Amino acid sequence: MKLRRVELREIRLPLREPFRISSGEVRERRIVLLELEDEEGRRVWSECVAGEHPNYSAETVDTAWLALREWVVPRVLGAAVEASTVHGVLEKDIRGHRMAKAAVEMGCWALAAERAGRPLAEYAGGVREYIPVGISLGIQSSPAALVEKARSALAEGYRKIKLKIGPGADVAYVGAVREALGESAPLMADANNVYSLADADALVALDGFGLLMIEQPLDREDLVRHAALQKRLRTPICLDESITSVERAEDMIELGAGRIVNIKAGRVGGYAEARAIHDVCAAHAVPVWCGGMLESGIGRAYNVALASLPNFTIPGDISPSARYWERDIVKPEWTMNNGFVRVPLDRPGLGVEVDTARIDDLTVRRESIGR
Ligand code: OSB
Ligand code: MG
Repeated sequence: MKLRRVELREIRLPLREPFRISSGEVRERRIVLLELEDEEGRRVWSECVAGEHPNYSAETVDTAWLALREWVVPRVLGAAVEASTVHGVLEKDIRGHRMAKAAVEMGCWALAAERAGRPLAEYAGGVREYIPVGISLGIQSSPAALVEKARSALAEGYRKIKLKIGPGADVAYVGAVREALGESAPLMADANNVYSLADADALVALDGFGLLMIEQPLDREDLVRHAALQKRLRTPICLDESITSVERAEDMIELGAGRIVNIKAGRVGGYAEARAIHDVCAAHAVPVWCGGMLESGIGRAYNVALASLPNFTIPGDISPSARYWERDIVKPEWTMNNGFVRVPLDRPGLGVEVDTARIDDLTVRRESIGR
């Protein structure tokens, strides 16, 4: 297959409520969307998960735009590419910029699925039609406020409730939720790499709450220290930011730096690498789940498809559209039924219709690369 044109768009999409993690807050998403067109005029949409600020990773909306325009898109335009080989093509002599690369790479998977007349999930190796859904709750102003959010999430049917934590919003917050929701509530915490081994006390205190896992407590570069911490905890450590490639997943397993992996295809450069991580983890009986980056309905389609692979055995951060947006940019919007999202297996490609008129309304910048 050959790409003849890629159009970049930036849209602005206000969140229904602010989302705060240990390193920053977002109220309105700036989202980079791509429309890829192959030599036969077939088009698909994809989404770049880079954030507004470099607080999750070094990439941002603006660095991704630059990387896409200058290096990533020119590398693939007009070249013969296959979904499974784009990753390697983009890795050669272009360091980093994984979210930018992933947006193109994943678009190629959707194009390939469309060309084959098959749903993306099935094309990528998915085996499940219903995916259990989790919610990620941002840091709230008080333990009581968090308890209220967690209580309604449980009532809405979410299968996993992730509590964002940070210094000053950890033990008391998680303890209050555990106390209010009871022992059986499926709770976990995500620190977004804010702690160091020097404040292991708070993390050891969290060990008493029967959490499903503690996500990325320490710095993203700190696999060795995560291994030291894991030795002190009964609760499994789950790594997110640290796992940027299949090699880092192998390192995690080898070092005992964590026992669960949050896979975000955008973080690792796309589907090929995400699938490789999935496979390595499966071979070592390490369960994985699909993380989220507050994606629009387009990025969500890719997450839902990925989460249908066999070793995604833990509920993913793939909440329904209404959790994030007044109105999504896909039709139908993503919904949750009894705590599950259905994988659209009834049509080829992404499985949802993209609301291009709405995207046009929301677009603040666009640039077409290629013919
Ligand atoms: O650490 O998983 C994270 C959102 C932005 C940046 C980092 C993270 C998150 C989430 C959101 O937890 C999950 C979702 O998309 O619902
Ligand atoms: Mg995380």
